[in-house]
Amino acid sequence: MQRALEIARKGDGLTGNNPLVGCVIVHEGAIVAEGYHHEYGGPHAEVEAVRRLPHHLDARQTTVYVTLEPCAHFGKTPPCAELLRDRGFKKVVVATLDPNPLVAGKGVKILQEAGIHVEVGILQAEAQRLNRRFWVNQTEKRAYLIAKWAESANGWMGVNQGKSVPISGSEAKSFVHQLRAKNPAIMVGVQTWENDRPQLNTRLVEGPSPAIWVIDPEFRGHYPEGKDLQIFTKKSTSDPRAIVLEEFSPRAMLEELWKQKITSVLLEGGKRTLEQFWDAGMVDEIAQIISPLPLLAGKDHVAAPSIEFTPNEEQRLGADVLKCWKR
Ligand code: AOF
Ligand code: ZN
Repeated sequence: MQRALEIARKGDGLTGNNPLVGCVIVHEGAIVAEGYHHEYGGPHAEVEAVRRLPHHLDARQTTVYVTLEPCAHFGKTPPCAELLRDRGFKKVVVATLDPNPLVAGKGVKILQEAGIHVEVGILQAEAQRLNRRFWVNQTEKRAYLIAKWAESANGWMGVNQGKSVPISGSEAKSFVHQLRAKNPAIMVGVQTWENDRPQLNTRLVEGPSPAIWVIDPEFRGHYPEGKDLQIFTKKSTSDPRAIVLEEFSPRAMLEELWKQKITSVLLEGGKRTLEQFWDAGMVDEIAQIISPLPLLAGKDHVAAPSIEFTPNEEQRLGADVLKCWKR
């Protein structure tokens, strides 16, 4: 199963809103075939592995290890559970059930009803962690949220009025642009939108720029005509880019994004907005960039969000330090 998890990771960044899945087939203690889900819309891991099973081997003499319950539905491909059943595998070991309601236990049932010995739960935590986004999407029906901010050595995030102040260096900026390219949407509060006029694009790296969402309960921001963005608000307005939410909460916003098929969103400030999402328990991941330089404190300066977390990963980005946390 360890090997199946390892090869599953090869699909990282390519499977869209589908999970990363790996599959290994074992005969007399040796791996005889393996496969993984390469890309969104492509064959599932089991199909890839079964295709590679040497012809002289009898499937009935082998065991299949797969990091996610074989699917039971006709999606872009026929059900993997039926493929494994029809090929007559003797035993199937599954790391975790699939939280997708189209599958959720139905795959295992198809196998068991055919008399195949099924074992579930081997390296389950690792398999679920591998697909955090997919898990949040499927179990909570909301977009996965990554909170990102940069702060100076003395804990300032920027100024309240006027132009944004640069805090991090060029390596950190490229990192942020990569993060943007990996997420289909980016969200900021109206204050940040008005103060910084952020471009929120990926101009420093290759890759698509995320869709922009502004959180503006009272609809007081200025949104140039023709600018491609969306606004979460409480006020009814004639602007077709506005989404009026009856319940104006972090969870409601993430649920709305998910309804619009947005699987993950990068929240880039400001301080209050970041804190609101944190307090609501809606932050799944943090990327905090700390610069080695202090900012001179002025009366307009904004402190970094007061969010207490213990990073699970730290790395240098030029002169800056990146601290990451994952739930
Ligand atoms: C598997 N093996 O390798 C993957 C599975 O649209 P489709 O047909 O690609 O189906 C996507 C759903 O299938 C996805 O939401 C998840 O529940 C499951 N993914 N299942 O047996 C795989 N990638
Ligand atoms: Zn499948």
